[in-house]
Amino acid sequence: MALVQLIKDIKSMKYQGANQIAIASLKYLKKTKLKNFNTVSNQLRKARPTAVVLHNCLNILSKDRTEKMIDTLLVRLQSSRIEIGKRGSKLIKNKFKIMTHCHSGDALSIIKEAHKAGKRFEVYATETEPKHQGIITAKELHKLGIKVTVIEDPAAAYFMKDMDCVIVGTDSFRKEGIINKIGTFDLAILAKKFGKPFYVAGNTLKLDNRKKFIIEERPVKEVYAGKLKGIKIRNPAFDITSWDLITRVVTEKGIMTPVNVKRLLQ
Ligand code: RUB
Repeated sequence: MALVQLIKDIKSMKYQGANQIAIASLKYLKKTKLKNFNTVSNQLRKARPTAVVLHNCLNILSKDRTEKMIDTLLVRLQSSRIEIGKRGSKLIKNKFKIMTHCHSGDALSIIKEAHKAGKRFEVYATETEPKHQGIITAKELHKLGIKVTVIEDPAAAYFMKDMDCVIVGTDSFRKEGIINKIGTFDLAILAKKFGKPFYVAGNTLKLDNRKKFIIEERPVKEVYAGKLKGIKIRNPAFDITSWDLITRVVTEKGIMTPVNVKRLLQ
């Protein structure tokens, strides 16, 4: 695959979710034997700038430009996901109702592992406007025999009182909070209002110490494809959920409090 195609596929969300974007990029770098590493990594960094895992992988590779390091990173991403699933599944009890948002491999790893362990529960997946990644989540869980209901994003407040917890993924852990799909912050506020635990799943390659970060703004036609003369449309892809709204963070190294994670960021 050519680099232009990979970047097109990342931007169009053929590869979506922070880890998938990093994995697709690492596989490309391996296939091309890290040729033109600096130019390629500059372009990859810009494709979807918010998620930090790819940036962290590229930083590691810039100090050790080997295929062996690519393999190490790929294994780390894969084994972290398994570990997050195992650790996080303990948070899920029989008969739970769990709300999730968007499509996060790490969050789904927890849900899938709990199902594999024989627990029976229900998942409420927000549709996730405007790109409907919640439908990918719903289909993936349904295929495994997990009971799943899709709801419109604005229906989250209506259903929150019936939930036992919320589980979401993350694009990055920052000192300000976690950055994840737009609408995550809303769910966290709702969870707080109704006294429900709000769990975030993500590996430690998502620790984000970048001074500046960019919240990606996507094409406005994703929000409204018609013509609105003189009216501005905005389409931010992510928001920041402050630490005070987060109950626990599930990483491959353990289930942590927000204070623990903030310590890792120093
Ligand atoms: C995906 C999203 C996911 C995180 C974590 O947004 O916000 O929750 O990236 O995913 P988008 P993962 O669809 O815009 O990429 O756990 O798979 O890394």
